[in-house]
Amino acid sequence: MKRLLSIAALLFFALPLPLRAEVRQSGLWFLPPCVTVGGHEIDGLLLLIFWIVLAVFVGVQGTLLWFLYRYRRQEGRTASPVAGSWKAEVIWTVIPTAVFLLLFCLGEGLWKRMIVPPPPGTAIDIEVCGEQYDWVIRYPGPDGLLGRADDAKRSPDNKVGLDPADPAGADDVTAFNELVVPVGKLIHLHLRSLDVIHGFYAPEFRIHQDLLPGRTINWISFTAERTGEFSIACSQLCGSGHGLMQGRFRVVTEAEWEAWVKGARKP
Ligand SMILES: [Cu+2]
Repeated sequence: MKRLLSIAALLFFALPLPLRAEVRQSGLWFLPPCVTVGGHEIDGLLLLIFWIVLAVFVGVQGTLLWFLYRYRRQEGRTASPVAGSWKAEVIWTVIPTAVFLLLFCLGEGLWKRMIVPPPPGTAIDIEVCGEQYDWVIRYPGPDGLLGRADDAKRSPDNKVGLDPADPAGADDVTAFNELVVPVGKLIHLHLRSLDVIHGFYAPEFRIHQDLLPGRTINWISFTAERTGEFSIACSQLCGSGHGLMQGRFRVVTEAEWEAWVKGARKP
Protein backbone atom coordinates (compact mmCIF):
# COMPACT_ATOMS: atom_id res chain seq x y z
CA MET A 1 0.00 0.00 0.00
CA LYS A 2 2.82 2.33 0.95
CA ARG A 3 4.62 1.55 -2.30
CA LEU A 4 1.48 2.14 -4.30
CA LEU A 5 0.98 5.49 -2.61
CA SER A 6 4.54 6.58 -3.33
CA ILE A 7 4.20 5.56 -6.99
CA ALA A 8 0.96 7.53 -7.20
CA ALA A 9 2.64 10.54 -5.57
CA LEU A 10 5.59 10.28 -7.97
CA LEU A 11 3.27 10.17 -10.98
CA PHE A 12 1.26 13.07 -9.62
CA PHE A 13 4.28 15.32 -9.18
CA ALA A 14 6.60 14.07 -11.92
CA LEU A 15 4.15 13.71 -14.80
CA PRO A 16 2.97 17.32 -15.05
CA LEU A 17 6.58 18.50 -15.34
CA PRO A 18 7.14 17.47 -18.96
CA LEU A 19 3.52 18.26 -19.74
CA ARG A 20 4.03 21.82 -18.58
CA ALA A 21 6.27 22.36 -21.58
CA GLU A 22 3.02 22.90 -23.48
CA VAL A 23 2.68 26.66 -23.51
CA ARG A 24 -0.46 27.25 -25.48
CA GLN A 25 -3.19 29.17 -23.71
CA SER A 26 -5.77 28.79 -26.45
CA GLY A 27 -6.46 26.68 -29.51
CA LEU A 28 -5.63 23.45 -27.67
CA TRP A 29 -7.92 21.40 -29.90
CA PHE A 30 -6.58 22.74 -33.15
CA LEU A 31 -3.95 25.23 -34.25
CA PRO A 32 -3.14 28.14 -31.94
CA PRO A 33 -3.52 31.58 -33.57
CA CYS A 34 -0.74 32.33 -36.06
CA VAL A 35 1.13 35.62 -35.55
CA THR A 36 3.80 35.53 -38.26
CA VAL A 37 3.58 36.47 -41.92
CA GLY A 38 5.09 33.19 -43.14
CA GLY A 39 3.13 31.05 -40.68
CA HIS A 40 -0.09 31.28 -42.71
CA GLU A 41 1.53 29.36 -45.54
CA ILE A 42 2.41 26.54 -43.11
CA ASP A 43 -1.17 26.57 -41.81
CA GLY A 44 -2.50 26.38 -45.37
CA LEU A 45 -0.49 23.23 -46.06
CA LEU A 46 -1.44 21.71 -42.71
CA LEU A 47 -5.12 22.37 -43.37
CA LEU A 48 -4.87 20.91 -46.87
CA ILE A 49 -3.37 17.71 -45.41
CA PHE A 50 -6.00 17.71 -42.67
CA TRP A 51 -8.93 17.92 -45.13
CA ILE A 52 -7.46 15.26 -47.43
CA VAL A 53 -6.92 12.89 -44.49
CA LEU A 54 -10.40 13.63 -43.16
CA ALA A 55 -11.97 12.92 -46.56
CA VAL A 56 -10.06 9.62 -46.84
CA PHE A 57 -11.01 8.65 -43.28
CA VAL A 58 -14.70 9.37 -43.81
CA GLY A 59 -14.67 7.62 -47.21
CA VAL A 60 -12.94 4.46 -45.95
CA GLN A 61 -14.90 4.14 -42.71
CA GLY A 62 -18.17 4.98 -44.49
CA THR A 63 -17.53 2.29 -47.12
CA LEU A 64 -16.66 -0.20 -44.37
CA LEU A 65 -19.90 0.51 -42.53
CA TRP A 66 -21.93 0.37 -45.75
CA PHE A 67 -20.36 -3.00 -46.69
CA LEU A 68 -21.06 -4.35 -43.21
CA TYR A 69 -24.70 -3.52 -43.73
CA ARG A 70 -25.01 -4.34 -47.44
CA TYR A 71 -23.31 -7.73 -47.27
CA ARG A 72 -24.57 -8.87 -43.89
CA ARG A 73 -25.45 -12.53 -43.47
CA GLN A 74 -28.68 -13.45 -45.20
CA GLU A 75 -30.42 -16.76 -45.49
CA GLY A 76 -29.67 -18.49 -48.78
CA ARG A 77 -26.99 -16.02 -49.94
CA THR A 78 -23.43 -17.22 -50.55
CA ALA A 79 -20.32 -15.13 -51.11
CA SER A 80 -19.18 -14.65 -54.71
CA PRO A 81 -15.36 -14.77 -54.99
CA VAL A 82 -13.55 -11.83 -56.61
CA ALA A 83 -10.54 -12.76 -58.75
CA GLY A 84 -9.09 -9.25 -58.97
CA SER A 85 -9.63 -5.99 -60.78
CA TRP A 86 -7.03 -4.18 -62.84
CA LYS A 87 -9.16 -1.09 -62.96
CA ALA A 88 -9.53 -0.87 -59.17
CA GLU A 89 -5.82 -1.49 -58.62
CA VAL A 90 -4.78 1.21 -61.06
CA ILE A 91 -7.20 3.69 -59.46
CA TRP A 92 -6.09 3.05 -55.87
CA THR A 93 -2.43 3.21 -56.86
CA VAL A 94 -2.50 6.26 -59.11
CA ILE A 95 -4.69 8.54 -56.95
CA PRO A 96 -2.73 8.16 -53.65
CA THR A 97 0.57 8.46 -55.55
CA ALA A 98 -0.61 11.68 -57.17
CA VAL A 99 -1.81 13.06 -53.81
CA PHE A 100 1.49 12.20 -52.10
CA LEU A 101 3.50 13.72 -54.96
CA LEU A 102 1.45 16.91 -54.77
CA LEU A 103 1.94 17.15 -50.98
CA PHE A 104 5.64 16.41 -51.38
CA CYS A 105 6.08 19.17 -53.96
CA LEU A 106 4.11 21.70 -51.88
CA GLY A 107 5.96 20.77 -48.66
CA GLU A 108 9.38 20.71 -50.27
CA GLY A 109 8.79 24.09 -51.92
CA LEU A 110 7.64 25.65 -48.65
CA TRP A 111 10.54 24.14 -46.70
CA LYS A 112 13.06 25.40 -49.26
CA ARG A 113 11.64 28.92 -48.95
CA MET A 114 11.55 28.71 -45.14
CA ILE A 115 15.12 27.64 -44.45
CA VAL A 116 16.89 30.34 -46.44
CA PRO A 117 18.69 32.64 -43.96
CA PRO A 118 17.97 36.30 -44.75
CA PRO A 119 20.85 38.15 -46.48
CA PRO A 120 23.13 39.98 -44.00
CA GLY A 121 21.90 43.44 -43.05
CA THR A 122 18.25 42.79 -43.91
CA ALA A 123 17.11 41.45 -40.54
CA ILE A 124 17.54 41.99 -36.81
CA ASP A 125 19.86 39.25 -35.57
CA ILE A 126 19.05 37.73 -32.18
CA GLU A 127 20.84 34.82 -30.57
CA VAL A 128 18.86 32.32 -28.49
CA CYS A 129 20.86 29.88 -26.37
CA GLY A 130 19.32 27.02 -24.45
CA GLU A 131 20.99 26.17 -21.18
CA GLN A 132 19.59 23.89 -18.47
CA TYR A 133 17.02 25.41 -17.70
CA ASP A 134 17.06 28.89 -19.13
CA TRP A 135 16.85 30.73 -22.39
CA VAL A 136 19.86 33.03 -22.69
CA ILE A 137 18.99 35.62 -25.32
CA ARG A 138 21.50 38.05 -26.81
CA TYR A 139 20.49 41.18 -28.69
CA PRO A 140 22.54 43.54 -30.84
CA GLY A 141 23.30 46.77 -29.01
CA PRO A 142 22.96 50.31 -30.43
CA ASP A 143 25.21 49.42 -33.39
CA GLY A 144 22.58 46.96 -34.58
CA LEU A 145 25.20 44.23 -35.02
CA LEU A 146 25.33 40.98 -33.13
CA GLY A 147 28.89 40.12 -32.12
CA ARG A 148 30.51 36.85 -33.11
CA ALA A 149 30.33 34.07 -30.54
CA ASP A 150 32.18 30.80 -30.41
CA ASP A 151 31.91 27.80 -28.10
CA ALA A 152 35.71 27.68 -27.83
CA LYS A 153 35.72 31.13 -26.19
CA ARG A 154 33.28 30.23 -23.43
CA SER A 155 34.37 30.70 -19.83
CA PRO A 156 32.64 31.27 -16.46
CA ASP A 157 32.51 35.01 -17.13
CA ASN A 158 31.86 34.68 -20.85
CA LYS A 159 28.76 32.50 -20.80
CA VAL A 160 27.95 32.47 -24.51
CA GLY A 161 31.55 32.69 -25.76
CA LEU A 162 31.56 36.25 -27.13
CA ASP A 163 34.59 36.86 -29.32
CA PRO A 164 36.50 39.79 -27.72
CA ALA A 165 38.17 40.48 -31.07
CA ASP A 166 34.82 41.40 -32.64
CA PRO A 167 33.95 45.03 -31.82
CA ALA A 168 30.29 44.42 -32.78
CA GLY A 169 29.85 42.33 -29.63
CA ALA A 170 31.00 45.03 -27.20
CA ASP A 171 27.55 46.60 -26.88
CA ASP A 172 25.44 43.42 -27.13
CA VAL A 173 22.86 42.94 -24.40
CA THR A 174 21.61 39.74 -22.82
CA ALA A 175 18.30 38.81 -21.24
CA PHE A 176 17.19 35.63 -19.53
CA ASN A 177 13.96 33.93 -20.55
CA GLU A 178 12.67 36.97 -22.36
CA LEU A 179 12.57 37.22 -26.12
CA VAL A 180 11.34 40.62 -27.24
CA VAL A 181 10.98 41.50 -30.93
CA PRO A 182 9.55 44.48 -32.81
CA VAL A 183 6.40 43.94 -34.86
CA GLY A 184 6.65 44.02 -38.65
CA LYS A 185 10.45 43.59 -38.75
CA LEU A 186 12.29 40.61 -40.14
CA ILE A 187 13.91 38.76 -37.24
CA HIS A 188 16.74 36.31 -37.80
CA LEU A 189 17.32 33.84 -34.97
CA HIS A 190 20.66 32.19 -34.27
CA LEU A 191 19.90 29.14 -32.14
CA ARG A 192 22.53 27.47 -29.97
CA SER A 193 22.71 25.14 -27.02
CA LEU A 194 25.21 25.65 -24.24
CA ASP A 195 24.90 22.10 -22.89
CA VAL A 196 22.46 19.42 -24.06
CA ILE A 197 19.86 19.21 -26.84
CA HIS A 198 16.98 21.61 -26.29
CA GLY A 199 13.97 22.39 -28.42
CA PHE A 200 12.87 25.93 -29.24
CA TYR A 201 9.09 25.77 -29.42
CA ALA A 202 6.97 28.84 -30.13
CA PRO A 203 3.66 27.51 -31.49
CA GLU A 204 2.06 30.86 -32.36
CA PHE A 205 5.11 31.66 -34.49
CA ARG A 206 5.04 28.22 -36.13
CA ILE A 207 8.63 27.66 -35.02
CA HIS A 208 9.81 24.35 -33.65
CA GLN A 209 13.53 23.73 -33.92
CA ASP A 210 16.01 21.64 -31.96
CA LEU A 211 19.08 23.35 -30.52
CA LEU A 212 22.20 21.24 -30.87
CA PRO A 213 25.37 21.63 -28.79
CA GLY A 214 28.31 22.75 -30.92
CA ARG A 215 26.16 24.10 -33.74
CA THR A 216 24.53 27.41 -34.57
CA ILE A 217 21.24 26.99 -36.38
CA ASN A 218 20.74 30.04 -38.53
CA TRP A 219 17.85 29.22 -40.85
CA ILE A 220 15.00 30.45 -38.67
CA SER A 221 13.60 33.86 -39.53
CA PHE A 222 10.15 35.40 -39.17
CA THR A 223 8.18 38.63 -39.21
CA ALA A 224 5.58 39.06 -36.48
CA GLU A 225 2.40 40.65 -37.79
CA ARG A 226 0.86 41.77 -34.52
CA THR A 227 1.93 42.71 -31.01
CA GLY A 228 1.18 40.48 -28.06
CA GLU A 229 2.55 38.29 -25.35
CA PHE A 230 3.35 34.64 -26.00
CA SER A 231 5.58 31.91 -24.60
CA ILE A 232 8.53 29.80 -25.60
CA ALA A 233 9.04 26.34 -24.17
CA CYS A 234 11.69 23.68 -24.41
CA SER A 235 10.34 20.73 -26.38
CA GLN A 236 13.18 18.28 -25.78
CA LEU A 237 13.33 16.46 -22.46
CA CYS A 238 16.61 18.04 -21.34
CA GLY A 239 16.76 17.17 -17.65
CA SER A 240 14.84 17.32 -14.40
CA GLY A 241 13.93 20.99 -14.83
CA HIS A 242 12.82 20.63 -18.45
CA GLY A 243 9.18 21.43 -17.72
CA LEU A 244 10.18 24.72 -16.11
CA MET A 245 12.22 25.83 -19.12
CA GLN A 246 9.85 28.48 -20.35
CA GLY A 247 10.33 32.01 -21.51
CA ARG A 248 8.27 35.02 -22.41
CA PHE A 249 8.02 35.90 -26.08
CA ARG A 250 6.81 39.46 -26.52
CA VAL A 251 6.07 41.26 -29.76
CA VAL A 252 6.13 45.03 -29.21
CA THR A 253 6.14 48.20 -31.29
CA GLU A 254 9.46 49.37 -32.69
CA ALA A 255 9.71 52.26 -30.22
CA GLU A 256 9.01 49.93 -27.29
CA TRP A 257 11.63 47.53 -28.58
CA GLU A 258 14.33 50.16 -28.82
CA ALA A 259 13.54 51.35 -25.30
CA TRP A 260 13.58 47.77 -24.02
CA VAL A 261 16.96 46.92 -25.58
CA LYS A 262 18.42 50.09 -24.06
CA GLY A 263 17.21 48.98 -20.64
CA ALA A 264 18.49 45.39 -20.94
CA ARG A 265 21.83 44.56 -19.43
CA LYS A 266 25.19 43.69 -20.98
CA PRO A 267 26.34 40.06 -20.97
CU1 LIG B 1 15.59 22.23 -22.43
